[in-house]
Amino acid sequence: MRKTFDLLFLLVLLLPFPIFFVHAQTSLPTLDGVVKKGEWSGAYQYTIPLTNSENLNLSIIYTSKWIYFLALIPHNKPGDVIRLDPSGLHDYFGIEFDRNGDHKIHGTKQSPDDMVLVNYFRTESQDFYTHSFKVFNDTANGGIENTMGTVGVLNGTLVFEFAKQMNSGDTKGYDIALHSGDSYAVMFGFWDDQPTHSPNVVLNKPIGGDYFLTFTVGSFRDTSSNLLGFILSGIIVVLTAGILVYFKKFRK
Ligand SMILES: [Ca+2]
Ligand SMILES: [Ca+2]
Ligand SMILES: [Ca+2]
Repeated sequence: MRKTFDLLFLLVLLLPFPIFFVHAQTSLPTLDGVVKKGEWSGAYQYTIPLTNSENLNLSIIYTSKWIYFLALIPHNKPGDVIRLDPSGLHDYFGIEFDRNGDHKIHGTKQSPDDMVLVNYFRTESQDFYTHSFKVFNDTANGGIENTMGTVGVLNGTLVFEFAKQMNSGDTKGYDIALHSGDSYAVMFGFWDDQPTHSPNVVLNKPIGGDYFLTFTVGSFRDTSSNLLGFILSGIIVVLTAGILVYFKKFRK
């Protein structure tokens, strides 16, 4: 009987390690343009055919405050520029959010669409809005920057890691407001050595003539609740260990 208690005691003491491992698995990605092992595990994953016959591999993680995106795009053909290019012709990756719900490319002046662009030159994500086939930077137009992230390169694949606030409240930047369970329509665009207003843009393939793909806000992965779970697990471990010690002494 005593041996059983000793074994149980040891098991309880070792409990924090698997709990810590699970906690590490559910932490949020570091938006540095480098995909580390397991960093995006458990994300919602999509393979999205592009108009240039390549696939965009997309991963999405939701928290109550932010949506995290990982977009992987093959970019290793002759003529591709996969380096910082200060010449003025940059490579951009962009997501347009159909903020006005019309499923049309670019919004109208009265009701623009929301957009996130990541370009090589700045190597950071930027909050935009779009109408009349032009893009407008939120911060240059009285709005707020509500994105974070960057781009990296791995063996000819472009790695875009960025996040956008779920509901920034930025009306001047025309940010889409997303909540738990909402559906939202997005379009993916990629400009290769072209300015952002260039018509020669690679897009996701349209489905039934509609360039916008519809996603639904999935379950939240919040670090605060993970941390709370971690602390609660720790308390349970300490309490269980205490009970076992008590019984072990009681048995003597
Ligand atoms: Ca990363
Ligand atoms: Ca904004
Ligand atoms: Ca915006």
